[in-house]
Amino acid sequence: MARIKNFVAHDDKRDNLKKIEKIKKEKRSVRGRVVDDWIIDAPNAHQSKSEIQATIEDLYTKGMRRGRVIEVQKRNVFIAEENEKGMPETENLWLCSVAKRHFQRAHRERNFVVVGDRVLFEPSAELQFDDEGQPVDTDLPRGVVQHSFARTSKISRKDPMRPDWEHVMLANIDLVAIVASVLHPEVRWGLIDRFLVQAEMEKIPVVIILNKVDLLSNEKLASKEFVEIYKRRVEIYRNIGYDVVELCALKPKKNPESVKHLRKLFKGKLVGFAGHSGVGKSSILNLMKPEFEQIVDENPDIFYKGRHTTTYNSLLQLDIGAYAIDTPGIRSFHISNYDPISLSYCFPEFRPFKCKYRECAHDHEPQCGIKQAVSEEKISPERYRSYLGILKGLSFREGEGDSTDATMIADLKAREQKRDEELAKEESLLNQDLKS
Ligand SMILES: Nc1nc2c(ncn2[C@@H]2O[C@H](COP(=O)(O)OP(=O)(O)OP(=O)(O)O)[C@@H](O)[C@H]2O)c(=O)[nH]1
Ligand SMILES: [Mg+2]
Ligand SMILES: [Zn+2]
Repeated sequence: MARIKNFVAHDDKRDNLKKIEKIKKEKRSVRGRVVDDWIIDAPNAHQSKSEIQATIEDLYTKGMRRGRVIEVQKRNVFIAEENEKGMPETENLWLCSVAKRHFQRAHRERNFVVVGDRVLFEPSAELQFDDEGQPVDTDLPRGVVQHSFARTSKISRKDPMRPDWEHVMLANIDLVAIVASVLHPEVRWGLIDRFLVQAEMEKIPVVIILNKVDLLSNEKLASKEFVEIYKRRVEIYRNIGYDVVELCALKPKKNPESVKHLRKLFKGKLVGFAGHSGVGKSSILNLMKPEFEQIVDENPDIFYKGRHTTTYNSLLQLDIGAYAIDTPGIRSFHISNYDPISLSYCFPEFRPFKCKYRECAHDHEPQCGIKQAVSEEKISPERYRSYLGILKGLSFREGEGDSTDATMIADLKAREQKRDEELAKEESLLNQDLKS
């Protein structure tokens, strides 16, 4: 939900503050991070850890503040100040811009800061402008982001606009909730695998949430064969050791154990939600009682309409002593090129098997332990195909076993094109900024 809208509406603000007061009274166990020993863009990159710590201390005494990025809307960055325990206080918000020098950073990333990032910012009296060049109407204090702390974890993909750039989607998260709906839109196992690879690479724990299980009992939507394939898939992931939670977010009372399990799992963590649009990420988050109710479109066909209900990544406090980042569903997921050794490491069920060649890509090589394991059904052929798809650089829509619904793919392509145009516009604005 757009923060600007939230914070301009004063009644809403009061209500939210009341809610937050209540939350604050409850015991929270969210892990804060107090010791910072490294900042990206440190004034002197060759400093030792203790020197950097001293530099940061010095920045604090000069009025710099520490915060967590909770929403980024084009050039406006919403920051929650961190308390002494390193926990973001989402009621203590600042509206910041990013220091201009960071636009020139050659770090091959789409944005200097993303939601979840921890930053140092400086209070500033400068006005903030929206995309039409109008001053943003807000009563939030304003500042400028000067430094960013190194990330402890991230989930990223190739930037669809510039494939040699990285698009970091989530930063500093303790758990990834990979959300898919069984149907409507149909579950795409290839996309789940791509998120799993990212999480394995970054060593972030995951939970796979399969939502809309109510649709499985609708015979018009789910054939017997479909249900069988679905069940087999769930077994495959459980056998690997992944936590798979089946859920109907619309009727949580029908699966109280799943909701209870998730609440317990989320406690004390910053959870990043990932998944396609319309799968129910916001609906699931609403079961965890966030500080703001997330908007969910009443129309279940929203997916086909070519727009997202959630428009920006947004970091929220939950009532269970946890934080979550709600994200707009992504349209394509193309992960960076991995070499076969790193990629196979990200498939945990491959790890016990040995091949003749250490550099084996498990493709055409002789005496390959992985291919042998597939033929002996010790590794599922579906996951092996997924591995090959990622290795060969296919994006999830092209992956074998994924949905091939033609209207849906046409719709996705149209949306992707629209977004590319938006991005090009944004980029030309940025370039103008650099020139000025
Ligand atoms: N049948 C069924 N529909 C559901 C369930 N959970 C959510 N929905 C519907 O699915 C649609 C999309 O839900 P959202 O929560 O907005 O999905 P989202 O993943 O947040 O979507 P984006 O914000 O666009 O990325 C809404 O119309 C929900 O009412 C469920 O368990 N069963
Ligand atoms: Mg949403
Ligand atoms: Zn091999």
